[in-house]
Amino acid sequence: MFRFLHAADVHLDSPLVGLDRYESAPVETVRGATRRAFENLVGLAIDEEVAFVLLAGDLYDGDWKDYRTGLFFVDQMARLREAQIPVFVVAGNHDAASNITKYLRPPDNVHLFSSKRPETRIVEALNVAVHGQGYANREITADLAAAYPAADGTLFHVGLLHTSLDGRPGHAPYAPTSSQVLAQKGYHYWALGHIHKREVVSQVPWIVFPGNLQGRHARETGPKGCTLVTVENGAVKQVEERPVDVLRWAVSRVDADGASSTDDVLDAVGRAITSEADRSDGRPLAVRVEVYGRAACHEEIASDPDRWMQEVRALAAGVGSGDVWIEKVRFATERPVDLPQLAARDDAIGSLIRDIESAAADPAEIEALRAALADVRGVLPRELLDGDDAVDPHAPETLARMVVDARELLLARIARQRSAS
Ligand SMILES: [Mn+2]
Repeated sequence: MFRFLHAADVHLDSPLVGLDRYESAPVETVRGATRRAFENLVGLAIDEEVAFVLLAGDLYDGDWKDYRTGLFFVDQMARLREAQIPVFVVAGNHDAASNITKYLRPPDNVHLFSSKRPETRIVEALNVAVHGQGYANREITADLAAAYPAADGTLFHVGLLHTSLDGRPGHAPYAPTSSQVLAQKGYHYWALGHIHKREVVSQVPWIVFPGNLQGRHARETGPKGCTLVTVENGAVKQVEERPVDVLRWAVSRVDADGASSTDDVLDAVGRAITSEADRSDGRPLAVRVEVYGRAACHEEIASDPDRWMQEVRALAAGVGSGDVWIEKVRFATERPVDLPQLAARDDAIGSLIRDIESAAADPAEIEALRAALADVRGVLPRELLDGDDAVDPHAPETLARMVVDARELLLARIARQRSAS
């Protein structure tokens, strides 16, 4: 019997561009999170006395800013060397050979697979073969797995590969392949990387994405960590998810439908945050709150979103041990009245609503908005535009949402004016 650990997408020291723009952001905690999670991974490997550790690509987020990132990795590998644990590594799209200009030779327990051709390493004492190939450059569009050797039948075979497999929403299609191609190799376990959401793709053979090691923003939610695999009599006996993250991200959708007052809304938000905090296993929690639904207090919220965001922040301070940070609050409530009725009015308000409604559905208007926003791209934080699951500010759904947001803001202002006069 032996065990091994499979991790991927560590993205060590990945830059958190713009985080300090957010009010009261736990900048140091977030900045150090990928390192602390990696230390936990190494600690887990030592505690579980694993036979080896697999790192399936994107260990680094890109070229190191300085040598500290590389020195940190070497230090951690030295801990594993001390425990006589070998480590097998392939490069992914983020740390492809052509992306990395700095290099530090790791301790001799670490093997970095070639990026030119598939390579096989044998762990003699355990009759294990590990096959792998890294990325020579960022955009690998060929099926790397196709060239991996077939299993020979006498060893326990592991395939190490950074791949989008047959496509996953929000992830660039690198080294595409299919479960069928992987299964045909006759391996016992495919240790994949690239998809940041954990997924057991198949059990015969085992094909696993462990997900990334540590969530880095509100699009990487829930527990994050690695996969612990137990092998007995030459077969996989158990596959366990082991969280090693030090900070969690959550998106909390709060249904404010029918809420008659802002107190009702805040109560609902408070309950939602509390239940997220209960699920964070004692870890600090970063929450993005989205409030939606038709509520009588919509105008009050929509006319002063900043105030209500601060109210939500104040709420979070009182939840649990106080280790909850509200990253962002998005108010998407709507007024309980129906728009068609307003739009039918024979006055300035009716006319304004008809204009905005037609803009949202008019491709020419959306195109004009896209053109007007062409310069915005340049000033947006890089984290929004880059990466495997970036937000596109020019996407039709983003633009259509902006028009709806504008409509809501205008209507809320008009309603306030009218009730004040
Ligand atoms: Mn990747």
